[in-house]
This record gives sequence, structure tokens and C-alpha cells, in this order.
Amino acid sequence: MTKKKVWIDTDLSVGMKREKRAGYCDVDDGYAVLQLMKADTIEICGISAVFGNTVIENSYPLSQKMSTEFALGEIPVYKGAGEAINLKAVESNEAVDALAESLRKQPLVIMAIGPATNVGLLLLKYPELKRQILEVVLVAGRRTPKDYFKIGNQGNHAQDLNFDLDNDAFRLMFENGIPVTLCPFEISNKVWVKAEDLDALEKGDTGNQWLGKASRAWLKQWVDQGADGFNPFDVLASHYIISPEDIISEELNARLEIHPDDTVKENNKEVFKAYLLCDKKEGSPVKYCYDVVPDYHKKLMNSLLK
Ligand SMILES: [Ca+2]
Repeated sequence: MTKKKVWIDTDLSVGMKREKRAGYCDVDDGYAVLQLMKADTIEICGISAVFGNTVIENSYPLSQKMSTEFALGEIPVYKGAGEAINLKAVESNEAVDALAESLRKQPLVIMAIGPATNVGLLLLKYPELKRQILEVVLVAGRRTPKDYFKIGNQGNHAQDLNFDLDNDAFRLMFENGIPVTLCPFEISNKVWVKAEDLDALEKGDTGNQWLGKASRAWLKQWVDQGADGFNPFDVLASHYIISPEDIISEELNARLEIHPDDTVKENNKEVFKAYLLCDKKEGSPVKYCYDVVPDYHKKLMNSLLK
């Protein structure tokens, strides 16, 4: 059996406190990385850290920790971008150079579950390697500007964070004709991790235990918002790479459009932002994942607990 060769680009923030406000950062990258590490059909060729849910000074050591403790230290880990692409001063970094080196050896699927800045930088610095990218799987997008990302019942709309943090990185993938698969809020909002799932993880191996424990504070934040679980956004990307038959998708076209920012309250056409919209109109072809098979939750937990 030949294994699917995958590069992980992640803004791991499991267990980290938020930088600018009270509370904890998202744990979902931990689920995605652990699920790929446990998949028999996947070979992880490298992990690049990126800023996003947390600063690069957190996501990089967390990436090292996951490789060392849960993958026998066999997966090389690299420090990537600490901020969005600055088109007026484009610099490579250790992670982008390492990804280029790996792409020179073999074609790769890239799971980019942060702002995709490192992939954008690669396309600017090493455009000759773009045909070695088999597919980039991203967590972003929606169908219309009024498909709000609603978390709980407090009326707050969440950002399309990965896309919002680096619009140019996404634009570069479309302009370069990279095969893109999107796992947006529309699909992850159909998957819930609840307290009993964390109980099960805490009875598992060391990786499961770490993830289960670190997810408690994150779960509490969602419960405080009126939900009874949380959506593990990034794990839809890893699950799609491992078992695409569990994920329901359609072919759509993606484009960037500017509309009022729905995450700003009482916004009377004062604050605008770019949206990543996917529909049948003009745009770059993408695979848009929007639903899971009926017994998905069981499959997800089995893949993590194996
Ligand atoms: Ca992420």
C-alpha cells in the first residue's frame, strides 16, 4: 500500500490562553494533526507552524511537542510565518524553504489549517513548484455573505478566521490554479464534540489524554455561549484527506468579494471586509465540502481513539 504523502501547515494553539482577551484558544488543530498521525494510510512529510489562532511563538513549540510526544519525533517541524504576507516585502522562512525542498522530492497534498500564509509565500518564492502541489485542503469559505458563522445563542458572529487573517494567501492559490478543497463552517457546524467525547479521550493514549484535558476549558467557553459542545473545525480537513468517502462535497467556484463585516455589531456600512464566497457563478473551481455521512461522529472518535 502506498501512503498518501501529506504536509501539515498549522496554527496549533491547544491549551494556549488568548493573546488579546480573556479565555483560551481553539483546540481543533490538535484533533486534525493527531488524526493524521494515527492514520495508517498517511505519511506526514513535515509540519510547518504558522501564526493564526495564536502567535508563532506558541504554534511552533506545540508542533514540536506533537511530533516528539505522539509521533516518535519522526516528523520534521519548521517555524513558518508570524504574520500575513506583506506584498511589499516578501520574505521566505525556514518552513517555506523546507516545504519547497519536500515538494522537489515528491508531489504533496497540503493540509493548511491556519491562514495559509506559508503556502502563499511558497507560491511567490518558488512558483516553479506549484505543479507539485496535488491539492491544498483549507478551512474557510461560505456560500453567501449572509451565511453567518453563529456560535451558540449569544448572537455573536465568528470570523472566517483563516481567510480573514491573510486574504492574499488564498488569492494566490486561486490565481495559480492550485487544486483547492474547502472545509468551511457549513460542514464543521454539523459535527459536535461534547463532554462525553472528552471523557472517552481521557481514557485513551497519551495523545488522546492531552487533547481531552486541554479541550475542557475550550468546551466550557462554548457552553457559556449556549452550545452543548464545540465544532472541531480543522478535523474536517484531516478527515477529508484520510477518508474522503465520509465527506459530502460539490464542485463550486470561489471568489473574493467585499461586503460589510458581519462580525462588527451595529455596523452601518462603516466596516467592510473580504469574503470568500463559493457558488455556481464565476470564480476559481473548488471542491466545497458541506456535509458528513450519517455515522460520522462515531467514525471520527474511532479514528482518534485507535
Ligand atoms: Ca487552525
